[in-house]
Amino acid sequence: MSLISRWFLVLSAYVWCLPAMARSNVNMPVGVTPISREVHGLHMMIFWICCVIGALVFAVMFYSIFKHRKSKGAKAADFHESTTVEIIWTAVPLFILIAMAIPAARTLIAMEDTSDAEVTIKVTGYQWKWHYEYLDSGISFFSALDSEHNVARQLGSGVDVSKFDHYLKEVDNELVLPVGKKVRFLHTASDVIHSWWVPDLAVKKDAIPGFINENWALIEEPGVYRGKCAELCGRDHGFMPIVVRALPEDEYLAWVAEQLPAPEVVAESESGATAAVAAEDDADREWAMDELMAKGETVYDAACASCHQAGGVGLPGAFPAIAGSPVANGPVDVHISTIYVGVQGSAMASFANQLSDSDMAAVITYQRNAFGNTVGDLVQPSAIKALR
Ligand code: HEC
Ligand SMILES: [Cu+2]
Repeated sequence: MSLISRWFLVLSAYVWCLPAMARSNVNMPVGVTPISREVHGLHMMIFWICCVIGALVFAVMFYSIFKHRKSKGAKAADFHESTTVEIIWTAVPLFILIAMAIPAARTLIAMEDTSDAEVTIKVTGYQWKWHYEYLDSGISFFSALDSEHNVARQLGSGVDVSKFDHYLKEVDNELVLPVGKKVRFLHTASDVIHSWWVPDLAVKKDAIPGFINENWALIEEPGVYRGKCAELCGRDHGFMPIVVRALPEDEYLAWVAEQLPAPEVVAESESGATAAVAAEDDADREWAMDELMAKGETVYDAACASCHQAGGVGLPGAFPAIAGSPVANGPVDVHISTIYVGVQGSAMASFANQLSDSDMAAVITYQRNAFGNTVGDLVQPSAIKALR
């Protein structure tokens, strides 16, 4: 075999592999919903149409430049207003556009059709976490960047990324969804505009305060699908990932049942895990200092550390330190209202609807007695309950 034909073989094998490489590395994902497959199909169809147009236009151009070059004595034609040419170059693109618009419009209409959904999830964007509410079953929770990742990313360039499987793409509470059911999403936000984006579900929708946007997905394969906020929503915009875990229906129903406290067990309130959970959240009893401190640390890491940083050191110019803070070391009612009401016109939002009575009492107590603060007092959950 000659050298040239060998090279030709290598080159053609390489070209042959290109589409497959493109698909796995840089192309948009095919995804796991009927809509995501349609969107991918449209994307590829339009991609190939563009390739053909590009090839044709450049072929004609290079041919003309070469064939009618000056050294061959070519003379430019001198004509104006050729009706035939004008009709052709108007009609041909028009037909191409129509040919692309018809299937694209069909998919767009299908995307908007949220009727007959079997599960409805309200998704609310916060700086910088998501809140999920299962409107059918009443389950609701926040989903924020996993706290280990959150601590790691605050090390800046000192972080060892290799020990994380999905660095900055892991959350504390995953959004669990059933496979094979039409799931409707209602998107909104509580502070600034966010955007809920999960490429494998072909769902990307702006979450705008005061508005509800709709979208839907029918997931066909169980699995874990990751996404993120796709709207520049402030300083930590890059740190509000999304993790969707799609489960077969029976496992999904088991998960739902697990989330909901069984009513008869709560009523017994003698022993058992559920009773313990109820006691843990009880705002009416007296809480001990160490209980509040332990719970407060968990709440702080999950809800406050993204801004006030691990160790309460704050971020100069953006978020005040809690260590030595005049509020955390000052009168307790000011401290409470800072968290309960928030600070108007700042990133310090009201946590009244985000934290339970015991969460809020615990985190306030924790801030007053951690990070070198030694106020020594504590806030009972009943004091927060009284504000509501
Ligand atoms: C989105 C970022 C953000 C989050 C999350 C956040 N804070 Fe703040 N916090 C701020 C900002 C900004 C201020 C400064 C407000 C001002 O005075 O302008 C502040 C101020 C405070 C202060 C007053 C500090 C001082 O000395 O002025 C306290 C106390 C506080 N936050 C507690 C909390 C607690 C408790 C949580 C978690 C439940 C929390 N914050 C979560 C941004 C945040
Ligand atoms: Cu966002």
